[in-house]
Parts: sequence; structure tokens; C-alpha cells
Amino acid sequence: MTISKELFKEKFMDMLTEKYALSVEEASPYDLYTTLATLIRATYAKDWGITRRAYNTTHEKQVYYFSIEFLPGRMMKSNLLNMGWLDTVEASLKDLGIDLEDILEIEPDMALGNGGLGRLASCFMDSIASEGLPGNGNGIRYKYGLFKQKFIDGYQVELPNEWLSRGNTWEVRRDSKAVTVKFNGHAYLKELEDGSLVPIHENPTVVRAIPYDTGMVGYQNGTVNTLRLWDAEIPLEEEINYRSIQQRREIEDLTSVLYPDDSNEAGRRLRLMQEYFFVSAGTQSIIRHFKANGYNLNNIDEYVAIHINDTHPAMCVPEFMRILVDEEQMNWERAWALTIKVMSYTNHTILAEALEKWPVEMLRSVQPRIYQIIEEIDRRFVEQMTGTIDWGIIERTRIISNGIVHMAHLAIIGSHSTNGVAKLHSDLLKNVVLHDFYRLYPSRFNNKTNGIAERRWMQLANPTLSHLLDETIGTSWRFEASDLYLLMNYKDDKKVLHALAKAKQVNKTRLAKFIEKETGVIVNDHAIFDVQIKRLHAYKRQLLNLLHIIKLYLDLKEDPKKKIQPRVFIFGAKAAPSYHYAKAIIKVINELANLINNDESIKDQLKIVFLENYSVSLAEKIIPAADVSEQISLASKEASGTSNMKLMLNGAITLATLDGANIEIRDAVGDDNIVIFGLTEAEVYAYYEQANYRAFEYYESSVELRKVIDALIDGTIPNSSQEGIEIYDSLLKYNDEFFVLRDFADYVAAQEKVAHLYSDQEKWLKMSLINIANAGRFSADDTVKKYAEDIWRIKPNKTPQQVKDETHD
Ligand code: CR1
Repeated sequence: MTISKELFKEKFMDMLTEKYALSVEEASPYDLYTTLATLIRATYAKDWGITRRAYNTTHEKQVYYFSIEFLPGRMMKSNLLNMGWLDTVEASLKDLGIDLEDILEIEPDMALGNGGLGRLASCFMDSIASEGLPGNGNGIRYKYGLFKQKFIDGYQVELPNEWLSRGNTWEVRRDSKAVTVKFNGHAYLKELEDGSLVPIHENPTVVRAIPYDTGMVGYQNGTVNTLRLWDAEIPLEEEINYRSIQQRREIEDLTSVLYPDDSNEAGRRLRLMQEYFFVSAGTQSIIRHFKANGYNLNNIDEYVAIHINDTHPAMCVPEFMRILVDEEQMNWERAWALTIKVMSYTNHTILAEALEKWPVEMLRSVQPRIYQIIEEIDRRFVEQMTGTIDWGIIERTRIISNGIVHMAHLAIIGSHSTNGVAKLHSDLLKNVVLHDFYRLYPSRFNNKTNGIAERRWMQLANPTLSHLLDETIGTSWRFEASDLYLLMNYKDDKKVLHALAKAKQVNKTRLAKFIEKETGVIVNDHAIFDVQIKRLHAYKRQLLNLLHIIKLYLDLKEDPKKKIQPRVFIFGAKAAPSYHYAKAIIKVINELANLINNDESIKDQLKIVFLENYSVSLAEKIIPAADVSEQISLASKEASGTSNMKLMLNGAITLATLDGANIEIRDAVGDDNIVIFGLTEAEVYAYYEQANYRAFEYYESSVELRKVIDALIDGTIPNSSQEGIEIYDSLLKYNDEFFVLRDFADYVAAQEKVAHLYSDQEKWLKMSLINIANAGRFSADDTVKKYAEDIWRIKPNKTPQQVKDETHD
């Protein structure tokens, strides 16, 4: 799909006239943005159709990735890159006096996700298309994306994110593909004259689910897959039944907000309804599609794989059963065997509060027929297991117990594969968290370490470094991330190391300007840019980072002559609106920033910048400029992490605990090219077993630590006494759940090591190069290939040659 400059300009100006009757000079940046977006979509539309038809005619098996979150960020630049248009468009627009960057900034982030889970789903969409794999996304078209974060007096304030208010050029509404979804009412089995039983669902609330499809453009391979997001409407023929505003609002609310919480459940009943809504709409549309195309449902497992991304879509299992058994009259045993073969499940966290559990009463009232099916699955599970294993194991693994429905149990029992997202995490699932299930179904468990869309995080976010890579190792890395390894040949090449330093400097200077524009804070762009970007959560320990900054500050105040390696600490993080403690940490960081940034005596040695509204597009600005990547969660708690991979790819040195994928980063770069500190997962578990952690003893026995902790409550940090006390109490009164005090000294030492390493620039640059060179293994392209081979059993639809033939005819 290449295009010449002349042709592009002609098409672009024609489109501008067609859409707005404007010339380039007359058009606003917004007009230019929508014009370009329309042209892009019109261009890949042809391939989109070809891809869909190819899947239908070749009868290849397809995967449907069900996820309650997708977090693609902006799509224009990535579509341009994947179409092979980026350079031409940039140059052509320049000829017309337009800066592409200005247009790109108009696009609102599509932020239908909270953090790692949703971003991973979107990285996978990009990679599935780029590998030419037949795969589709299935989710919810939230009217409001993740809240917009503002800081007012240092406090996080949440504002609505109306990303759809000006329309969305990428999506296509497909009325003809609507389905109906039933909630509420009453379900029972009615006995017919011949003695057979038929399920009846009486007085349900009927909702119309409308799909909005977005093309997922593969990287220069002609594949365009579909991300299908569902919206809810009142069906025309049901208008009469929705008379009160209240009833109408219930339907509107269904797809109104994404729950801004990535580990706790909120708005519980509505959330459960959202889950059933997109599960039912997606599953029905899959089966309808395959029936319409003449497939036999008796071997649907040869054509369809459904992936359950975390527990939110776990009702895919009973919904698939409902359709096969109730609507298609298949017998239970056959339907169940097919369901298990079709379904697979990924677990994304071991935090207990995130393993969803629903009260029986609530689930039954939201969807009584689904509840009955879950009950039957549970009954048969218990029956099948009885006598073969300990009763205790059955009690702990069954789906319904003590009035609670365990969604993870449903997903594991109803699927053929359960995977974790990094080696350590998958081991913990097998050996601790899901150990009972592992005993029942050892062969179902496997690991798939996360990966990232390296094209976005390098080619799009970091053109400066990308060009350097082209000049140094050629351009094959743009297609095959593992070729980044060629850079290892230059690890002692002074010229290359020097060029690497220059590229990083360009990015740092750019970020420094952005910081000044956004916050008014002027930072030293030769200082270490020390970055922690991720959701604000106690287990991720932004607090440890904060305590270390307090220590540096106190050191400088105590000894004004002291010189340290200058640092800019950069934070980006949203806290769930109801997560009081996380918000307290934000407030204290902001107040400390205020104090330090305005303290004349500190000069350029220390600055803190907490950038508002962390998002995919903000990450794209921060990551290329980072020197240090903070991955400091308490070992065992971060299932994988993915910002660690993005930062590594951009040459930042990881400062990390042995948690999640940090361990695999360490294995990739070697001990000398990463800075590791803190408790290991085994040590954390040993503390749990012996119940012998006493945070107070660390406070008592270290003068240095005591000073730092006291600074939280003694007025050192202004305007935050309430929050300071809350944090102080979490550490000392409530015994420091995430071992911050235990790891403090070790962290300080590790930070000193970082400063020392940085002072030897040549050594630092070599470390940085080694990180970039070894980041290829974290490409999501490879990750999805492994899912495709081991779990989904799907094959690329076209060979590269077929693609070439098609694009050249
Ligand atoms: C994990 O916390 C992981 C992502 C993607 C998150 C993070 O460590 O990288 O998933 N889990 O696998 C999550 O959001 C709701 O759970």
C-alpha cells in the first residue's frame, strides 16, 4: 500500500474539498485531522474487506479475543506506519505547510482501558494483524473512556473523558449485525408432554447490542482485522416497555463508563451486566456468523477459539453452553466438550481482590438462565471429581460455594488452557495461587510472557533512535524485532555510543520543553531522567520512590555543600477514584515536588515532575527520554509489567526488584546491565509463613529511615499532614503490607549505584545499548505467535508471497 507524494497530495486535497469544501489554507487542524483519518480509512478499507472474505473462504480457524478493556491510544500514526505511508505523508504535508505532528495531537486517545491489561489487549491486536493471524477483538464501546486526571492543589480530580464527543472516524457502525441480549426476569425448566424439559426465560429485559467495528491494520502485510466494540440500545419493538427515564437510563449506563479501577470491583451490579452484555453479544454473533456460513456446529472447535482475557469475560463459558444447548438443541456432554476446546483463559494478577467473585443472588438476578447453567456446570464438576480426589480440593475448586460464584474457577474448569503472563507469575499460579487446579489439570497450565507493540514504542515514539538504528544495523529490525540484537556488535564502538547519547539527549530536551509547557517547571535536561509510570497502587510502591526522594532532599538540606548526580524524578499515574490511599500518595508527591522545585538552595540537583493524565500518548513522550526505569513492586505482586519492556527498548536502565518480567529482563541483559535490589519472592513468602515481619523494628533501628518517615508527619512537607499521617500509619501502625521499610536501605544503595554508574557515561551508554539490543524478545509479535501455536491453534492466513502478489496486482 505505498503511495507517491503527488498522488497523496491530490487525494488529500480532494478529500478536504469533498468533506468540508475547504482549501488547505482555510482548514483548521481539526478539519485536517478528520480529512486525513477519512482518507486513511478509505484506503485500508479495501484490504479490510479482502481479509474478511479470505477468512470466510479459506475456513481458517479464527480467534476472538474477549476483553473488557482495550487501550489503543491514538491510531492515526500507527495506521500510517502500518500502511507504509508515514514518511510520504509527513513529507507531503510539509510541502503543503502542515506539520503532521500538529495533526496527530488532535486525535483523542482511545482509552477504553485502565492500564496494563487493556494496553496488552491492544498490543496483541496490532501483533495479531501484523502476523497475518485471523483474530478479532471483542469488547465494549464505552461512551466515556478512562477519566481525565487533573491536579488541583496537588489532589487528583477526575473529569469525564468524552472521547466520542466529536465522533470517531475509525469506527463503522454495523446495524445489520445487531443482536439482542437478555437480562433479569425469571428462568425455569418447563416439562413438555413427552417428559423433556425446555428452558424458559420469562419477562426478561431485552437490549439491542450494536457493533462498532474498527480496522486493525497489520504492519505492511495487507491484513486488516477487526476490533468489534458493542453499544447498547433499546430495541425498537421494545420501546413500549421502557417508559420511565429510570429504565432508559439503565440501558444507557450499560455502555457508559469503564470502571476506573484495575483491581477492585465497583458499581457491582452494573459491572456484572456489562460483562454479560459484551460476552453474550460477542458469542451470539460468532455462532450466528459460522452458522450463516454453513459450518457445522458439531466441530465448531475447528473454526473458533475464544480467549477470556482475565475473569471479566468468564461468562463466555455458560453463554456458549446456553446457545449450543438451549438454542441449538445440542446435548450437554457434546456442548461441554466443545466449550472446553474453544475456550482459553489468561490470569493477569494474583491480587485476591481482583479474582472476581459474585454473590449468587446478584448473578441469578442479572441473568437467571446463565446462573442455572453455571449451577449445572458446578454440579457436574463436583459429581465427576467426587471419589477421585480429596473432598477438600473439591470444596476449594468448585465454582459455587457459600453463596459466591468464583469466576476464575469457572474460567479454568470451562477451558483447555490457563496461562500466566510472566515466568514467575505462571509459577506462582501453579504452585500457590491456583495450586489445587494445577493438581486437577496440570496440562492446562502454561506461561506466555507478555510482550509489547515494539513498532509503536520504537518506530512511532522514538524516530530519533530509530534512525540511528537504521544507520547502524540496517532496517531489518523494523520487521523482525529480534534483529535489534545486531546492535551488540557495536557495544564497544565509541562512535555508536556517542550517537546513542546524542539521540537520548534530543529526546530529553524535547521532554524538558514539554514539561515546562505543561507544568511550568524548568528541569535540567542533563540530569538523570528517572521515570516511574504505571497505575498508582500500593504494591507498585511509588511510596518507596517517594521516600528515597525525601532522603535525598534531607541530605541536601543538611549539607548544603553536598553534590549529587542531578536527577529529575518523573511520575505518571492515575489512582482509582475510590482508592483513598493511592490518592494520598499522589498528594504527598505533588506537595514534595512543590517544596523541592521551589527551593533555591536545591538548584538543579533535584526536581520532581508529576505529569497529569498519564495515558498512552503521554507515555510515548516520556519513554524515549528515560534514563532510569523504576520497576520496584514488591516481589511476587506484579504479574508481569509492560512499561519495563517499553523503557528497556528505549535504552533506559532498569532499577528493579526480582518481580514479574523484570526477572526475564535480567536474564536477557545479564546482571551487569540492570540494577536489582530488594526481597525476592521466596523471601516475601517466608515472611508470610513465619508471620515475623516487624516494620517498626526497621524504623527504630535506622536513624536515616526514621528521619525520612518522620518527615511525612512533622511538617517538613507542607499542606499534606492528613495524607502524611495516613501513610505513616500504613507503615508503622498497620505493619507495612508491601515491605517498603524492609526494602528501603537496599533501594537507597541501588539508587547510589545508579548514580555512580551514570557518572561513567561510557559504561552507562554501553549498558543502555545492551538493553536496546536485547529488547527484541519482548515483542508482542512473538508472544501472539506462541498463543497462536500453543493455545489457539491458528495459522497465519496468508504467506508473505501471497500478500506480495496481492499488493502488486
Ligand atoms: C498486571 O498487574 C501485567 C498486565 C498485563 C495487570 C500487570 O503486571 O503486565 O496485567 N493486571 O498482563 C491487571 O490489570 C486486572 O489485572
